[in-house]
Amino acid sequence: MFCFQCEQTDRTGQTPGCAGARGNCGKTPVTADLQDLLVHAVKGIAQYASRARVLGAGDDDAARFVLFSMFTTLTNVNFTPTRFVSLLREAEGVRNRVRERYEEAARARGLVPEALSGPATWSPEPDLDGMLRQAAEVGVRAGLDVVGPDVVGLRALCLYGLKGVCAYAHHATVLGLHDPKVYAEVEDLLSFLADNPTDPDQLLERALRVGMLNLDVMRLLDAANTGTFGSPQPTAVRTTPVAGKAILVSGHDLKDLAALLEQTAGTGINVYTHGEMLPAHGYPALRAHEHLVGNYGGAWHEQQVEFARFPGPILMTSNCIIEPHLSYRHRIFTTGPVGWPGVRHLTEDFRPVIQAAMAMPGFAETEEPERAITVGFARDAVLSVTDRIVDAVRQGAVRHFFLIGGCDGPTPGRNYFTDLALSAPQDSVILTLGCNKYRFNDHDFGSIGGIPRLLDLGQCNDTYSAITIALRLAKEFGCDVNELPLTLALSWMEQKAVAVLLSLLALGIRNIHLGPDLPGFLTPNLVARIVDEFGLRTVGDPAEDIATALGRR
Ligand code: FSO
Ligand code: SF4
Repeated sequence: MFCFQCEQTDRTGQTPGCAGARGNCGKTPVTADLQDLLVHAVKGIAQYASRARVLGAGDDDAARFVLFSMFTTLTNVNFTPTRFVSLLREAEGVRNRVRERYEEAARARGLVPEALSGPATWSPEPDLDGMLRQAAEVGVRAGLDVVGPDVVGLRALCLYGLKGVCAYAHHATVLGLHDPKVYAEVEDLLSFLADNPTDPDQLLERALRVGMLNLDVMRLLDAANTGTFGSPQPTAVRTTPVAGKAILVSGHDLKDLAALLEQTAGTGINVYTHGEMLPAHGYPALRAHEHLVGNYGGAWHEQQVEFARFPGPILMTSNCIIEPHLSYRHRIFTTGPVGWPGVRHLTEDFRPVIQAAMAMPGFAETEEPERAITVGFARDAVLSVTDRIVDAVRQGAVRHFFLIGGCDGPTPGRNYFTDLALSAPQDSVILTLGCNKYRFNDHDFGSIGGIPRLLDLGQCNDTYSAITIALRLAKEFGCDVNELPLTLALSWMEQKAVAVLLSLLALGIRNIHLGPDLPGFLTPNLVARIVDEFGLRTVGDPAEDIATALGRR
């Protein structure tokens, strides 16, 4: 195995990458290799699918299979080798169907179908050993000796950004929003990667295309979420337990949460959010369920302690799952792209979760005093007070905005983001996005002229809100977004964050502070180039970064 797709990659060797008996996330070599092979297989589907689509014979089901398959390979999503073996077999069937559609469409137009090579010709070996032999040829470092580390790094940048795009697009498709233009672009970009490109300039240009595609996908996801559940509104979320039986829902998928809320209605079971599910409370159609009583715990990396303590079952709907302790392995369930060997996987019917909740004690008493945190400052809520925000800036009451977005994690370097938030001056506003807000969202930041100093824009899935707000403020002030009194600090962990970073770079947003470490797949040459072309910065000393940010105005 070799994997360097996330921030927690092993950095003890000469070059970053998990290559031992297990990845730092707990991924085994078998799972890692099968994931590489699945990526190879979906590239092969995309080679035919992109050509078929040009001929008017697009296959949207195949595109959705690609999105889902790519999502399963994200960090901390699916660890079940048998699941990958079945996805690989399914991939061959999908590829054959798309190939036939392409060849028929070509012949119908009097064209000779192209004879494709590379991943398009792949077929799975009949057994696991054979598949693992195939995987050894197609890992992310394939061709390293010939093309060198910079090209490998740029291919990885495109691929990992695309993985994030596919995950976000999958979230939108489950809510019924499909855009064939998005499918076409995903297929095009995967097909491009299938050809093992070697030109660094072209690869960087495609990476920015991944970023632009991600903007479209995030807009689609925003429309899917708000169209289904309404626009988030500022909402106080209880963070202390309520007496009664309980289910905990983690991950990002609002549709799964909605289905569970419907299926638990009238049972007397209380539902709690965890991790990235916290912003769900802001959506009117979800908040309408009175048994969605609060949030329990913090960010994903705390789950082993928190899940063990929670007196009910847990449902994981998307990233980020960590190896479940034996103490709760019998009462954690996965759904959608998520999986862990031996953990029960459910599809739409959550009765086993409800039965598990009924069999458990739940919380014996309601914890007093009640504590709460406020969420729900998505684009509509913030833009509805744009006039007040603009006035506050013009009158000097608000001097600066700090957008602290991205993922939390256990490494000490992430204290930067905590320190940045806590030392930001009193006349600044902090916007949060993603799960790293848990580092400081129980702190009372106060308010400025009625505007709370801490505004949570939502999950990392809600990046479109943040971009919309930034662009609207730039318009109000008649300036470029880079001239706003705004500092972006992005805490990355996995491939959704890579997609978001590429979107910001594609929009021309400069001076983003990225941390706690730069991606291991970016070589020193690539870092130098990106720093030079996009003004990307690493996180430094929070006090100095604040001083620089304030001095820049
Ligand atoms: Fe966090 Fe995990 Fe949203 Fe990430 S739960 S870490 S980029 O997957 O998804 O912010
Ligand atoms: Fe290592 Fe991250 Fe890959 Fe897991 S996903 S094997 S931690 S680089």
